[in-house]
Amino acid sequence: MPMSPRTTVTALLLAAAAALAATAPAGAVTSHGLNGYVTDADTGLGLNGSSVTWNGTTSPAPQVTTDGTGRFLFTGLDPGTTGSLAVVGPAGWDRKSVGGVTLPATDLGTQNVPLHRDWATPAGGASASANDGSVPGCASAAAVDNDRATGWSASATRPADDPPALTVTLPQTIDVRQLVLDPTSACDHAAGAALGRYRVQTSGDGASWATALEGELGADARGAATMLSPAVNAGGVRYVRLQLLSAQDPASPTIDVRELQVFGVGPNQPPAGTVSAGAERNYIKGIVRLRASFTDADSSILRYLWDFDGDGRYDQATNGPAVAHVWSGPGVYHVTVGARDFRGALGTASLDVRITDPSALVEAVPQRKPLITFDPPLGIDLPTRIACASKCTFTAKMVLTARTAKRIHAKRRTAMTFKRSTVAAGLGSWTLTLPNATVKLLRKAKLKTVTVRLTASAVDRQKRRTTVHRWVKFR
Ligand SMILES: [Ca+2]
Ligand SMILES: [Ca+2]
Ligand SMILES: [Ca+2]
Repeated sequence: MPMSPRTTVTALLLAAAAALAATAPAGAVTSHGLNGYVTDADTGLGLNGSSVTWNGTTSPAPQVTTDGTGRFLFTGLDPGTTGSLAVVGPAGWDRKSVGGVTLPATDLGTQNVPLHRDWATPAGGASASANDGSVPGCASAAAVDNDRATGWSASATRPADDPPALTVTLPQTIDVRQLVLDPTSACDHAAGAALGRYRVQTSGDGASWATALEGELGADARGAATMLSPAVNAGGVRYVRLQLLSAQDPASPTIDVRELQVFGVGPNQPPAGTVSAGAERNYIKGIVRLRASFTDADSSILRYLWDFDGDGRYDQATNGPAVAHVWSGPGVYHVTVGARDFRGALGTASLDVRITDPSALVEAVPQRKPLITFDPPLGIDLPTRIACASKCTFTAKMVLTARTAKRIHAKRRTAMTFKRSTVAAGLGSWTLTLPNATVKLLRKAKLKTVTVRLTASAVDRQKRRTTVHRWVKFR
């Protein structure tokens, strides 16, 4: 398969073709022949209605037309022979010949052909007009007809400040990447009528113009296309003007040019879409199928990137929009899929996927408030227990009534405070005791019983709090 290994575009096309191949008719691969995709070199989109001719051993040369995906297919070609493909894109696209294509001895050969859109040709929606040239068959339209056999012949005797000029209104605003000039003489004129000095001006609005290119072509440029890449004034271009400043032979009465082509790219929007999981419930160590659904109106989508753990880094790339993943631990995972288009733009969509462990207890830890229980007082002791769903802090306070405090001459009504923590979830068990100091005061006042106000509170890690108030009588 003679494909140029030099550019990433080739690799990208291969990836796109591989993705598309999955949708090719199953029966098509059984016969000998050649297939491939004719695509837009700048957007990656398939070019429907491209004419493809195989110039090989078969006579007459077979010709086919690409389908809606840009795919073409020749069957019944001689296996192992070598030939060339002549591809003419749909109206507005360039044409290209690919030589040295050798058919495999068995199976179907593949040759993809990317074509650039020629924004200057009226067949693709441009309009063109010139200030010079009325020779039948040699008018300015012949310079933008995407046909290198025809050309525009303009007068070489115009004033220097008003040279022959061809103004092209492009069908939309683009960033110009390349201009092609074929300066070859036309209309049976001498070879020296070929375009020599030229100037290319660009404009975004048709009113203000700036020079994007200026130069001179020599005899070596005749009979061929010269590719020129403007370094300035190439962005946001809607109008292109070619000025013919001289013929290569100063004595030539005409200045001829066969073709002006304008290549470039329009605006690009990133792919937009969604991602979904194949099942409602998903479990650890089970296959979870995810599917992205993206559209992109202005370019093809080349690959999908997947972030399974929400860390912002993509963990896997796929050519197609589906992937299968296995999570080993339970949790809610923030999944993001990125769709990368032919021009490099990235669109994303996200989904939270809940992964559960089917063998885990439904409620490993009781999700409830702390419990506080008391046994009956035993003398001056009050046995106390708490139960908590997580590590818990327990506080308690005994307060004398104002009347008792006065009677026993207590300095303050609070007789006791208490604070403890459990080490983990579970039970805590302590004894709350009436302090000795209070017991002495009671004896001194000859009191055998006392009733105190007890406030006890337990709060766990989740800030769930239980508080109880009660009167406790000690004897
Ligand atoms: Ca032409
Ligand atoms: Ca796009
Ligand atoms: Ca990741």
